[in-house]
Amino acid sequence: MTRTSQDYIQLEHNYGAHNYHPLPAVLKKGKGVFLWDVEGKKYYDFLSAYSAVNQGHCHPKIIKALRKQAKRLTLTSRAFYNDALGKFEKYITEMLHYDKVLPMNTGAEGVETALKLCRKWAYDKKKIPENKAVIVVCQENFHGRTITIISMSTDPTSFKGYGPFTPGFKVIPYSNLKELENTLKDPNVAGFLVEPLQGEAGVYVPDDGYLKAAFDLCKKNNVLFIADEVQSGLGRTGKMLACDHEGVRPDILILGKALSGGVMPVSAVLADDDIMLCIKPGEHGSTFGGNPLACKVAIAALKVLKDERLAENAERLGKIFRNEMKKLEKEHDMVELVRGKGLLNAIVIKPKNGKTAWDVCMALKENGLLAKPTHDHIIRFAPPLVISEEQLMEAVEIIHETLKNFK
Ligand code: IF1
Repeated sequence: MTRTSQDYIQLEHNYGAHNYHPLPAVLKKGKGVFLWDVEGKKYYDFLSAYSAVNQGHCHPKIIKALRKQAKRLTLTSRAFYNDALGKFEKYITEMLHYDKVLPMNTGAEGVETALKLCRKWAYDKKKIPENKAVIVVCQENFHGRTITIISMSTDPTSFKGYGPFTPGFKVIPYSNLKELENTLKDPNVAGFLVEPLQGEAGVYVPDDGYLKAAFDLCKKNNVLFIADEVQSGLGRTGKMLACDHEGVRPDILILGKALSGGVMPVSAVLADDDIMLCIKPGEHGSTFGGNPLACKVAIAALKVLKDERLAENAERLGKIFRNEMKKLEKEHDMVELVRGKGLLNAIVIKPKNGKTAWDVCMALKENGLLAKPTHDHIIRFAPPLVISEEQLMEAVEIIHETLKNFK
């Protein structure tokens, strides 16, 4: 029986939780920058699974590492050692210049790990009174979906109806140094958790110099600078880490998504010994954290980023993309604004005749390009970093034609 897209949509509706409202594209195959749906229609992927497939769908070198390890050993738990974890830990800490790494699975687990590390350091090293540690976060942050993480959120869609919330967070405006400086006067502040670019909020790029100045304020006040690079990291913004644009070395670095090239959940938290060793044996972990399969996949995924110079590609093509989008801004009254860094970009759509960003994405889908609106009026464009200039220009043409013919 050949199921149609509608059949698959119906299956998910009947048997799956309704915790998403996906665009009606039912995908069955991915390769590089392309996806194919169950009817065989081909698309440019301009979401990259929210920046998890920076290396492109099913990258052969990552799949090869997956297959090789999957036949040998997938999971030991951390009750024992294994012959893959140490190699991964050495590889990633030498690549990103940190003393140690704590491996987890999802980005949210990485963020939760960073929060625990920060609090433990606060009590053990900064000597903040027990249970008094405060972690500063930014308005419109997105760090995941757990109860503690939504306790920091300013988006009612994320937190409404899920209380009571975890205490110990102070919310300040993004890209506002005055507010940060005032807030850091509180001696109980242990850390500042920030996305170097706010992806979900709509690809907000902070003012030039914000990250460096924020880092310096944290150092001055003995506060840990914690960078959530789950989405902005691993080449996405045109540097290996978005913090690299300003020469900032976070005290705690959180990675996820493309750390596995989109093959399986792999996240990691990196820090130096004076912070990382505050967590003692038995105090933190997870069943799958640091499993041999994830370790081999992650080494392959990191190698692809480096060997194929994907950050450099993102830097170069991102500039071209934003220039092309700025031309669209002049030609189409629906395009209000273009912003981004590297290949993490967004256009702000001005509704026209009641049509919103969702309608534009539906039209883009018909024309062979998949993107998803964030909030009501922003379309994020984030293709895999392996995209060529020729493919990028073809995608730009699709966006241009779609907007030109948009009714
Ligand atoms: C969804 C958003 C993006 C993240 C940052 C931590 C996490 C994420 C900066 C948690 C995850 C995902 C979650 C996914 C959609 C997507 C998303 F729209 F939700 F906000 F990318 F912008 N830090 N982002 O972006 O990582 O636990 O998901 O592995 O929840 O719908 P995770």
